[in-house]
Amino acid sequence: MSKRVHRTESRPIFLAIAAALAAVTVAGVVLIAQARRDFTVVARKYAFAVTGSNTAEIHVQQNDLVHVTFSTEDIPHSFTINEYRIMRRAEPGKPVSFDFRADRPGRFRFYCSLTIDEKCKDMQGFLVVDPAK
Ligand SMILES: [Cu+2]
Repeated sequence: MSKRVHRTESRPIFLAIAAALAAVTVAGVVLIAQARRDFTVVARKYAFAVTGSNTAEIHVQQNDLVHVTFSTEDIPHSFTINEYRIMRRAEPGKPVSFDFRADRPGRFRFYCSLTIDEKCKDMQGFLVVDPAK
């Protein structure tokens, strides 16, 4: 009799633990697949400003999906990262948005590659990608 009582009580507990483990696993997979990071980058003579950063730095984890909204306040500028083969040009009043997967860990310089203005080449910031754990 006592054995039967034990069985009926332990089963729901087992099912609850199994369900909790399944939920954690599913949540983990969803987080990895959808880690999207949004950044607003504003260019003006002769610097970049990144929202939430004093040092014009885009800081993400490896494999994050990086969403950038890039705009300029004066003349056309570009957001260029050689290692990621990214070159996006914005004009005043015409911001551009784009996504890329931060699949390469490291520290990568972004700069303005346009040659309209000689000092544009001094504009820079950094994409910092922490290696996946
Ligand atoms: Cu420029």
